[in-house]
Amino acid sequence: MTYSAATRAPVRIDGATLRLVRLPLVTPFTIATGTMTEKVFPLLTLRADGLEGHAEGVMDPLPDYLEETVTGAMDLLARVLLPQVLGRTFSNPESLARLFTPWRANFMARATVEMAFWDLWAKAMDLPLQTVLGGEGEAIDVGVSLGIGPVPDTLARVASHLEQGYKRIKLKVKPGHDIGLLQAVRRDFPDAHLTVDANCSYTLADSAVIRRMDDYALDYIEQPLAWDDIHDHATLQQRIRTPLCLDECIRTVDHARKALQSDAARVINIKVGRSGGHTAARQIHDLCQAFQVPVWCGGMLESGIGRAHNIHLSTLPNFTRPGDTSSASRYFTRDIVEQKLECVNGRMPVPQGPGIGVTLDLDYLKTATLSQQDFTA
Ligand code: OSB
Ligand code: MG
Repeated sequence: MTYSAATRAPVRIDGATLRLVRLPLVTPFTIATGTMTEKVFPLLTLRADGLEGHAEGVMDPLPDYLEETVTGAMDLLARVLLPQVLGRTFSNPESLARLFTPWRANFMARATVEMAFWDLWAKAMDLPLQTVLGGEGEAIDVGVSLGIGPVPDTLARVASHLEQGYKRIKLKVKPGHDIGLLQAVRRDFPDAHLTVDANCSYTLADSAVIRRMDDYALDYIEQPLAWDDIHDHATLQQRIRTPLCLDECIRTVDHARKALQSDAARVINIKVGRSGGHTAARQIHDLCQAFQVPVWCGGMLESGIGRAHNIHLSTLPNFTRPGDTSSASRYFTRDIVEQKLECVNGRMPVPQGPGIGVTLDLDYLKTATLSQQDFTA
């Protein structure tokens, strides 16, 4: 229990705004499944009694990370999920999330509503989101995720991010762009905390090449195999020494349970926006803690809204590995929030104030908005 019963507030959702927002990326970001040059996302604002809660959806335009798409989520949000919550009163975020149990999957769309409500609910209690989630601390440890590119460029980027104090370097890999890269990076940076993320681009038939990664003292190998295949990851873990970390495979608490029980994951990347929201993210966190499996907070190139949610969640006690919530300026020349979310020496400060602690830069947001729908109850 992290808040007293007296401070719990029933909150009636009396309005919402759903925007589709587009932000150009500073540099293209390439992973095994493709290259992103811009970030297009649903931005949701829920209103109650003059207060506003915000969240963004982490789905991509194409179903290349998981099955959800921006267009599908915009439709589901506008036609199904928002009508379910508008005009209704909730005593806590769990009761709101429960309304969505009839629906199959679509955890990113659900998370958008659930997370906006957490922000609103925390603000109704005048408490920081981290406090109502059960976290504490003024800053979190973070690393960076470096996209696929020519090896010499990657070496220069590893050097510059280590100099900036980032606590671990995650290298995106894919078949044919793996062992050579690791040889070069490990030779130049013998002591760095290094990890790789394959975004599902290998199969069990590649076990031999994945086993060669054991030679490079990686903290873990993130999601080498299929997005929906916990079982094959368990088989792979038996064949290699390096711990496996699951990302795409973990969309529910049950996925986490099955991965932990079968030794398919010795580390878990929690993405709140991928897992249906903070309620489920916290349950996954607690379950991992019971299994003595460390977690860290992943990212989806979020704007300041999603980034702030990630930072607050990362203050929970079992987030013992550095997360991916690096400086917003690595991705965007200008953010849609007024506060600058920038790391200092590999630590990201927790935005202060009620809720997520960041406020929309409405002038810039207007120029970045592709569409807007307003709802009242
Ligand atoms: O797999 O973690 C991933 C970005 C887009 C899609 C998937 C992933 C990523 C990242 C970047 O690794 C994390 C970030 O800096 O937000
Ligand atoms: Mg990943």
